[in-house]
Amino acid sequence: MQASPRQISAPINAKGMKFAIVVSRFNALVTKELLGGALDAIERNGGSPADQLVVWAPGAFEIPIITRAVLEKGGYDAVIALGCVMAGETTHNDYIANEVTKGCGHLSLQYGVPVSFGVLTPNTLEQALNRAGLKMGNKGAEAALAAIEAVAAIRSIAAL
Ligand code: INI
Repeated sequence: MQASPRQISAPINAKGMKFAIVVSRFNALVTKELLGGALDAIERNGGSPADQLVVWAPGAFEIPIITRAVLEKGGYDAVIALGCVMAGETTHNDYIANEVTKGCGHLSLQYGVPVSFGVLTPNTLEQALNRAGLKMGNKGAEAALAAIEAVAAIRSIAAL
């Protein structure tokens, strides 16, 4: 008989986990909803609000440098990056979206800490709101769930 593979499929349980949520103030109408979704997801999965840190960034472009400061300080199991880079009349938004994506990815690998990515890049306000709790779920909550699972998976691997 063939042996079945060993699998790690970490449960979503945020009990005792500490997250830093870095959220941009730009497009706050949307990002406040992403933040609410992330906090709600953490609490509904056993995390304590008292263990979480929320850091406001002026815009999505500043999310990586603030995330870096959090990672440098230490003490958090993961960072959850939340923002909304809205398409405009020029390609300005593309430059910002590229920088925040690249920056968060690099920092996560550099520090060995999950940086969950909940930065929307919608073409319209309607698309943004639909992804911030209206018709298409809440990307802030999704980013929080991904952070919880990533932390649990990393802990399970460490315990092998
Ligand atoms: N910041 C955002 O978070 N979303 C945007 O849509 C946006 N646009 O389109 O301009 C934006 N700009 C500000 C940027 O993130 C920086 O804060 C600013 O350039 C100063 O560095």
